[in-house]
Amino acid sequence: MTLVENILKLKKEKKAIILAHNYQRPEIQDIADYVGDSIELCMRATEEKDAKLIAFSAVDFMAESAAILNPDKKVLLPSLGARCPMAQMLPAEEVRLWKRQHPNVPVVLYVNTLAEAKAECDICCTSANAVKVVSSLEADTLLFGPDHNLAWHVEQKTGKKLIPIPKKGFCPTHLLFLKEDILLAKEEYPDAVIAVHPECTSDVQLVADFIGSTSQICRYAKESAKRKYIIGTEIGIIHRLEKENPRKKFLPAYEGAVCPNMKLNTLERVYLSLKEERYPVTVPKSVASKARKALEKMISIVSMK
Ligand code: CIZ
Ligand code: SF4
Repeated sequence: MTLVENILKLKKEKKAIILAHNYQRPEIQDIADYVGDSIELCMRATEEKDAKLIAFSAVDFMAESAAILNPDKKVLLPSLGARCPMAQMLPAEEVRLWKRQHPNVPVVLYVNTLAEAKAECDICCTSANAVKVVSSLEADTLLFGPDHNLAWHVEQKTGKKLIPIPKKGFCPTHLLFLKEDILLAKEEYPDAVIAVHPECTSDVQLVADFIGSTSQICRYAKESAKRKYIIGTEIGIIHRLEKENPRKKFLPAYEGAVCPNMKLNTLERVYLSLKEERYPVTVPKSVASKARKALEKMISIVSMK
């Protein structure tokens, strides 16, 4: 039997599902039950009532969110080392410090944080709903972290003042995109649309035609009549874009924009994860209940029409 056949057999035997982030390797996306952004994956885990075991092919904070929102399921992270460096940039202790310095200022945290940090915030957001979440709050000044580029984007869209915590949290992969590369690509393909992620620098965001999360870029590419796109987010998304839009052309804004943490997951590791039920993600109950409130608050605002 091939590796893929073994994975599918195990999946059936164990009533498991495989959820894969948009940045996963193509071969993992191809065997996944569902491919999406972090919150779409968490919500899919909730919808799959019969699945008790979930191989969550992504990075640490995403699997943690899935475990927090699905306490009745066993969530597995196929690679223990798949840790998002941005999430490590804002320890819970630092959130507490900022809160002490700015009492009465609401705290909005990007889901790219660890559970202990989420437990300290008022509400979470993703890059897909950050503008909506921040707009929904009455306050005009907010503490926002850890990504200062996403904070910049939300400030432009909402006109509110976001105090970035830490001062300059960032995604090392999205920092690899340079305005100059994108402008050169645009010279070569003048009819291409530039679509970038809000984790890119403000310089890069300023030359883009469209700024959005992975799910928003996928939707935009599907709905737009344009044929060519210069894509400024992690390279894994190109596979999904090409699969969903076979007649359109997607050019990476930079071929080297690879998230090494996302790429730690391989088909072999997904297989071992299902076979040996490793590595289960657990969050202490007291932390999970506070973090769940912040995540559910976000979900309720996003579900509101
Ligand atoms: O929330 C996610 O999945 C992240 C980190 C990126 C995105 O834009 O989907
Ligand atoms: Fe973290 Fe950036 Fe990788 Fe996303 S792409 S998991 S933010 S390092």
